Amino acid sequence: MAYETIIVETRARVGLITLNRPQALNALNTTVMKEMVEALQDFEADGAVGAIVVTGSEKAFAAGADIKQMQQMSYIDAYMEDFFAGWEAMTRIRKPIIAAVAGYALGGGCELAMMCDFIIAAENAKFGQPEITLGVMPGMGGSQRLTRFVGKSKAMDMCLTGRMMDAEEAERCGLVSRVVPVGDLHEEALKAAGKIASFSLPAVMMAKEAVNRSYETTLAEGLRYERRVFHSMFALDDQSEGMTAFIEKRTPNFRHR
Ligand code: CO8
Repeated sequence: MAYETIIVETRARVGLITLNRPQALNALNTTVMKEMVEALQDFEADGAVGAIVVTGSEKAFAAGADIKQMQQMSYIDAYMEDFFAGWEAMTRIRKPIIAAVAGYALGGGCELAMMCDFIIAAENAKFGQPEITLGVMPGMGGSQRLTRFVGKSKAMDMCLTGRMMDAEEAERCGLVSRVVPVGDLHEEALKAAGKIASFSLPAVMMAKEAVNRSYETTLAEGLRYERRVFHSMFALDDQSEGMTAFIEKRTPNFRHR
């Protein structure tokens, strides 16, 4: 399938999606949203793919929603088409998604990175929610997800002043899981995704679901949910294979990948 705004490839068991609107620093418009969702859903359905990486260019992961597309939009247009609600489909993907971020991840770009399961940042990454400088506010999860990632004080700082956060600060406050040299970003992200894809896919998907559940529930309910899912794993061949392989000092050969 040929796409206009993204490049879609497979590397071993990893699906790789690269945002490709260099003339607009990968700004997100409706076409990007539709194509990304379609590519993600294809990877979700593809038994040969166990994990996904979403990335941009060295200069920009994505510099936000497309300001040129939004400039003329009226309230009724935005409301009736439920502008950008289509991105929510991304959060229904059950396979893990890693954001590999170099350069600018601003506005919708930062929000897109936060919709992934974790973020690996290059040393030149810059995160920000600069919508306030355009007379608006975050609309794709920035006020909610950023607050859960970094806490109220930093989220308020970012959303109200519009300032950017560098990779070092982003790692320090928990927005990103690790920072790597720019030249190593793709390799590190593909390596992490490849590792995930080598494990039992149902176990990986259940772990992802359990971590995500912690955002939506109380600690007591979350712990109960985790224990129930953990118990259910004893119905998987892969539990038996994983534990047997450990005892036999060999590499497990997971059936469900
Ligand atoms: N939208 C459209 N075009 C963009 C965007 C963008 N977000 N960002 C950059 N571009 C374009 C520029 O217009 C320019 O195009 P041209 O050459 O035709 O003039 C090209 O990309 C290169 O950009 P610059 O010349 O500005 O590059 P610089 O290196 O000088 O600056 C910056 C880089 C600092 C990243 C700068 O481009 C910038 O500030 N960009 C805008 C960042 C921003 O404000 N982002 C937030 C957008 S609003 C948003 O994301 C809301 C999300 C929620 C929507 C959900 C609704 C429900």
